[in-house]
Amino acid sequence: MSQPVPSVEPGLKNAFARDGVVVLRNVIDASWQARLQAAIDRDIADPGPFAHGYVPEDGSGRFHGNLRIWESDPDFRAVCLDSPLPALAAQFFGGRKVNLLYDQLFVKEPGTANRTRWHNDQPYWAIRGADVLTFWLALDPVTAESGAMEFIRGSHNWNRWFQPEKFGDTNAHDDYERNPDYEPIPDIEDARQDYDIVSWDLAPGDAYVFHGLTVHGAGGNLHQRYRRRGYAVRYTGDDVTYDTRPGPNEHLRSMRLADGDPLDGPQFPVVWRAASGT
Ligand SMILES: O=C(O)CCC(=O)C(=O)O
Repeated sequence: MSQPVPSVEPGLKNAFARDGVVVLRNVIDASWQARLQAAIDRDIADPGPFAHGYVPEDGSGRFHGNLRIWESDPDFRAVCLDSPLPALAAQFFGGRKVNLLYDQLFVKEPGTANRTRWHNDQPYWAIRGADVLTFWLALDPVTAESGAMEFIRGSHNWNRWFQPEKFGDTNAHDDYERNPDYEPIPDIEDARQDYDIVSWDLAPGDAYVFHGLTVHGAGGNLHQRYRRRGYAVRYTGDDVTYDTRPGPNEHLRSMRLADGDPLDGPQFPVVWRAASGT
């Protein structure tokens, strides 16, 4: 049975517009969670071509990442296309259509010290436009100890594009191409008191919802029992088009779109449309 789509209260939409991040509770029910948990273990056992592992910083634990996994796994695909997420994204955007940008997995096993470095996402992506958001779904209890995400409130409105960097020693890819219009990210971790940093604990099924330009990072998973399985699904709205500027992740580029094209197509499918006449 499909889960009904909750309606996003105006206050929450305003908070998203103002802060660039909000939390939604119980976004996916127990049945979606179980499907995702099984799919995550399948992915770790048999990852596809875009998997990226990070070398554990203190020699213990494991940080597994992967992206574009909806393209090869029916359960990830169902979450991206058929769960409440597309219609929820539509409520935040308030437009005529929603495209799936891609999905990404971030699994920190118990005792993994690796932080996720501070960054904002849109410089990694070959798109331009303002209607861009991520649902980061928790599949475990997420706390400061187990690697909760942290966000700089309002940073999506800075309009600052930070040069992409690798998250750590990884098997996955070479350094990112430099873009002269991007700036180096400041050392936020060393000057935390200078920033308005917010974070929330999550229960399984809850989600952080954040804008593509919101600066964020995450702690390591220092919990000795809880895994920290985060599944991020990224969507775009009406004003987003393809962008061929240098800098983005090569695996997130399109082989067929030209600069300025709408995303619509097999790699970035339309997953929600407004009913005609509305
Ligand atoms: O889960 C994490 O550690 C980082 C997630 C993240 O950076 C993202 O979803 O953009």
